[in-house]
This record gives sequence, C-alpha cells and structure tokens, in this order.
Amino acid sequence: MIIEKEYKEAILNGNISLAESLAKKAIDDNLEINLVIDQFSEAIREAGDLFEEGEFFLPELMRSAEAMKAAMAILEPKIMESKEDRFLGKIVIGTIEGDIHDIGKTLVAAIMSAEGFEVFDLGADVPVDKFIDKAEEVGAQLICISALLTTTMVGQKRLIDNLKKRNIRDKYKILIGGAPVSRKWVEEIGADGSAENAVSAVKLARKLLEV
Ligand code: B12
Repeated sequence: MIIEKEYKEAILNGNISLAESLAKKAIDDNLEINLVIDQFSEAIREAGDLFEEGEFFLPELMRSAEAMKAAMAILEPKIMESKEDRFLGKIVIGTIEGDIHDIGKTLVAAIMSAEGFEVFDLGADVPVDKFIDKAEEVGAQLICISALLTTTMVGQKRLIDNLKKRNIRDKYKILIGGAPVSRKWVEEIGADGSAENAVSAVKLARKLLEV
C-alpha cells in the first residue's frame, strides 16, 4: 500500500496537530474512514520498522503512537456514527497481560460495536482470568485477545488452557490477533481464528457466531 506523504509525515514526525487535522479533513471531505485508518496504520507500522532497525528510539516511537492515538480519537466517534441498530451478540475484548499496545484492539472494539455487537472492552494489560470472568459474568459469545509482543502472546494460549481447565472452552469462540499472530499459532493453541485487521475481524466474528 502506498502511504500518502502527509499521513507518513504526521506519524513519523509524531506531529499530533497534523495527525488531528488530517483526521478532521478526512471527515470533512467524506473520505472512507477505513481507508484513512489504513493509511495511519501503515504509517505507524513503518515507525515500528524504523524502531526495529534502530533508526527510531523509544521516545520517537512513543511520539508516533501519540499522533496515531490523537487521529484515532477523532476517527473512532465517526465509526460509531454509522452504528447499526441491531444486536449481534456480546464480545469481551482486551490486550493480554504484560502488553500495553491498545491502538489495534481499540479499533477492533469500535468496529465490532458499530456492526452491532455489545462490546466489553477491558483495556490493555488484562490478566487472563479477567477475560474469562467477564465473559462468564455478561454471558458473552466471543472472547477477543490482542497481543503485539512475541513475549505476551503466550497469554493467548494460557487463556484457552484456563478455559479448558474450567471445562468451559466450548462456551466461547476465541479470536486472537496482533502483529505476531500467525495461522500456525492459531492452530497450535486451538483458537477459533484470527484476522489481520478490524474489518476482517468483524466478518470472521459474524461467520463464527452465524449472525
Ligand atoms: C505503537 C507501538 C508502540 C506504542 C504503543 C502505544 C499504544 N497505546 O498502543 C509504544 C511506543 C508505547 C510501544 C511500546 C513498546 N513496544 Co511497540 N509497537 C508499536 C507499533 C509501532 C505499532 C502498533 C500499532 O498500534 N499498530 C497499528 C494498529 C492499528 O495495528 P495492530 O496493532 O496490528 O492491530 C490491527 C491488527 O493486528 C488486528 N488486531 C489487533 N488486535 C486484534 C485482536 C483480535 C482478536 C483480532 C481478531 C485482530 C486484532 O486488527 C487491528 C486493527 O486493524 C508496533 C509495530 C507493528 N508492526 O505492530 C510496535 C511493536 C509491537 N512494539 C514492539 C516493542 C518491542 C515494544 C516495547 C517492548 C519497546 C520497549 N523496548 O519498551 C514496548 C512494549 C511495552 C509493553 N509492555 O507493551 C515490537 C514487538 C517485537 C516483538 N516481536 O515482540 C514491535 C513489533 C516493533 C518492532 N518492529 O520492533 N509500542
């Protein structure tokens, strides 16, 4: 995907006001919100690549993330404006313990909610059992676990193992996601699926729950 220069500039320079004005302009110009989010997402991934290559240090990555979050704060209410007037089921979502990456998870939650799911967003750094307890409490059908670090994705496995120990694995569909998640990992831990972006996550959720 080609990232438009301005989006790249806003995120890579951690320019919050430029990121905000691009988001506002996108809304004013009636651009397709998902495509705008894709632009910002690609730009932040590029920041991640620069960090990995040692071109960016943590403070720069953090500034990029702040610019991304500022843009998302403007775009997310727009997603909710198109909220469907229907109830498709209940979803518990969060980022796994030890992991504070919440931009992608929040996006998945917003799009699920706009589609008509009731979403219980537990935030980031969520202990495994908190997902399960919440799902039991609200009678959810789907548990969505985000992990962005290779060191925290083991929590996705632990959650499924704990469901099995409590003899309630079959009560829920489990979707996992985040940059390090592969098809192989989905199979290895016995999750029901994964999606590489929020729009495919919603499609898969509807397919799995047959709603
Ligand atoms: C932004 C960012 C940060 C921000 C996070 C801000 C925040 N509040 O979220 C800050 C600067 C704080 C940060 C910190 C760290 N980060 Co960081 N970070 C990133 C970065 C650049 C982008 C992540 C992001 O927001 N992407 C944009 C969103 C829209 O995309 P997404 O998260 O992938 O989500 C989409 C899909 O994955 C999917 N999805 C996501 N969740 C789910 C869940 C389900 C159920 C489903 C179905 C789908 C789904 O849908 C989403 C929407 O389309 C990534 C690079 C990358 N390639 O991912 C590195 C990255 C994840 N970080 C990395 C690292 C190492 C760290 C730190 C450990 C650095 C450090 N030394 O301290 C810390 C971790 C702290 C912690 N304990 O969590 C590494 C991880 C390497 C690894 N293999 O584990 C990466 C890959 C960078 C790199 N290339 O080195 N980070």
